[in-house]
Amino acid sequence: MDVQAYLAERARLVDEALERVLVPSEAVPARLHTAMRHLVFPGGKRIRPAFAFAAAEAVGAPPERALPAATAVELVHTYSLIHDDLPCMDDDDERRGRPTVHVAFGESTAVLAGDALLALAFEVLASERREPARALLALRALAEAAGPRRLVGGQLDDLASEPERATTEAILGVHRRKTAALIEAALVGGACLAGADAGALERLSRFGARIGVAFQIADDLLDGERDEPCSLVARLGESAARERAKALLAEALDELEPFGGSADPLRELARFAVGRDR
Ligand code: GRG
Repeated sequence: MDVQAYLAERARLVDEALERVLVPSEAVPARLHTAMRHLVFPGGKRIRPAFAFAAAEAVGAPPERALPAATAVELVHTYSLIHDDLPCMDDDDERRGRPTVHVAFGESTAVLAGDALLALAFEVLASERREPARALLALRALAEAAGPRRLVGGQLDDLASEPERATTEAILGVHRRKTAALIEAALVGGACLAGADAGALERLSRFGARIGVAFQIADDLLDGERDEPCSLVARLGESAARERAKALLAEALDELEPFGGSADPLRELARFAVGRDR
């Protein structure tokens, strides 16, 4: 399987959906809608949506069934990037090769654009009419992932961490919440909308937890920053961090055993997530 072609094809699907759910830039207040679109398009790798689609395929459904989950997770991811870049957090000027939203539109607009993307994500899932009970489960999984126990709590602990105090366990705890949570929500949400049973959802959740942490290690290896307090690369060194990511990939792939060949796209995405160069 050509993973780049798979990512491009699935990105097209989610991009079309994002275009449909986002309000046109010209609508009032144009500044808000333009700021919301600024980071959504042209977007990044769209790997979370790809995981959602591949999870639907793993449980034998067409990828389109996962579309609301894929769209909603990408909206939450984009909100989190906008807020993470703010002066009161990481204070970054550039994201995806473009000025960050607060640099382009001002800080208050960036906060509001992030807030609006987060709310829109839940509107998308709540509007899924095919099987409302399943949509509710996917919505709950995403709310949990985005909330105080996962993304927000992980972000707070990340901001507060100090290099000399950050133990391996503490770093892993931040990675699980800040990075793995949304990947898990994509997988569980996508599979849930596709009709997965409880056993399959549990396996996909365990797969996502491992791949999410390995994805973050890959990110830190790509970053090459040694002074990040919350980085396994800084804590353990490059080769031990690489070994840890490889071990997590192997554990994650074990979880996919019962799915057989239908999980091949998930396997390829997992290998890409850990071995990527962007
Ligand atoms: C503000 C609540 C709140 C959370 C922010 C997303 C985040 C948490 C921080 C951004 C910085 C960071 C390194 C997060 C870890 C997750 C991660 C590796 C994000 C980048 O994801 P990619 O590589 O980005 O999928 P693209 O641009 O391809 O979508």
